[in-house]
Amino acid sequence: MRWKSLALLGCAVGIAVVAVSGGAARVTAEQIHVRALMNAAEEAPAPAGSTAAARGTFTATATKTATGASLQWRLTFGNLTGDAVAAHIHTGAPGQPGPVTVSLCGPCTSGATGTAQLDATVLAALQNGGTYVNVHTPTNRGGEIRGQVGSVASVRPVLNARQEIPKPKGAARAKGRFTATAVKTGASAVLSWRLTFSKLTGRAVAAHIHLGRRGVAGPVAVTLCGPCRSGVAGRSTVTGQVLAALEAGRAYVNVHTPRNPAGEIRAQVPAIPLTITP
Ligand SMILES: [Cu+2]
Repeated sequence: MRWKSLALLGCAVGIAVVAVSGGAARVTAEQIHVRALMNAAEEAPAPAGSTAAARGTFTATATKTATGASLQWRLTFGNLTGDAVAAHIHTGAPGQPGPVTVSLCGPCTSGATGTAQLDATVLAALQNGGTYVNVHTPTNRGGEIRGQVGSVASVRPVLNARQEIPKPKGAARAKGRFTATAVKTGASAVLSWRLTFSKLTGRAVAAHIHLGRRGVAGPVAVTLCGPCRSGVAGRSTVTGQVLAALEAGRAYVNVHTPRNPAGEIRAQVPAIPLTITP
C-alpha cells in the first residue's frame, strides 16, 4: 500500500518539460521517489548463515537541489541473522560490490529515517542504475541484504471518447481506466499496468500505448492486449524513445473496437516523474 500513497504523491510533484533541439523532449522532474527492495540473493559476495527470509525496503524522496539532490529516506528490514550494524548507499552495478557513497545509519533499527545530500555524480549514478542499498550484520560484515536503487511513480488516467482522434462513432458513454506503476532502473523501466473499460460499442479488439501528444494521433509503442477484456493486467519493459515519451507526457493509451478501428477511447498519460536532471 505504501507504494500507492507514494505514487499519489508522485502525481503532485512538479515536472518541467524542456525542449531539446532535434525534436525529442527531455523531461526533468523536480522530485522523484526511489526505492530498493533488498534480499540476501542480491548481495555480493553471497552472505553466510540463514538468510533466506531476510528482507529490507529502502524508500526515499529525492528533491532537486542546486548541486544534486536531497534525499529523505526510510529504511525497514527484518529476519536478519543479527543486529543491523550499518546500512549504506553504495555505488556498484548489480552483482558487483562497490564503495560506500552514503552512510545511512549505524547501528540501524528498522523504521530508521534520515536525510542525505547527493552530489551530481551520485545522483547520476543513482539514476543510471549504478547504486544499491545494503544492510550489514556481525555475521555478514560485507553486507547481508542488498537491492539496486530505482525510481518509481504511478499514473491512472481516465480514457474516454472525447480524447480520441479522429472522433469515434457512437461512443459517448464509453470509458476506461489505465493504472500503471513504472519502476525505472537505469535506461529501462518496467511498467506494471491494468486496464478496465465499459460501455464500448463492441468488443475491444486491441489496446495500445501510442506515442503522441494530446490531440494528435501517433504510432503504436506498446501492445497491451488484443483482444482485450476489462481488468486485463500486464507488465511491459520500456526503453529509449518510449520511456522518454512516458516521462514527457507524450504518450497515450487507447482501446480499439470493430466500429472504431482507429480507436474508441483514449487517455493521455500524464508525465511520469522518474528522472531529475541537474
Ligand atoms: Cu491503439
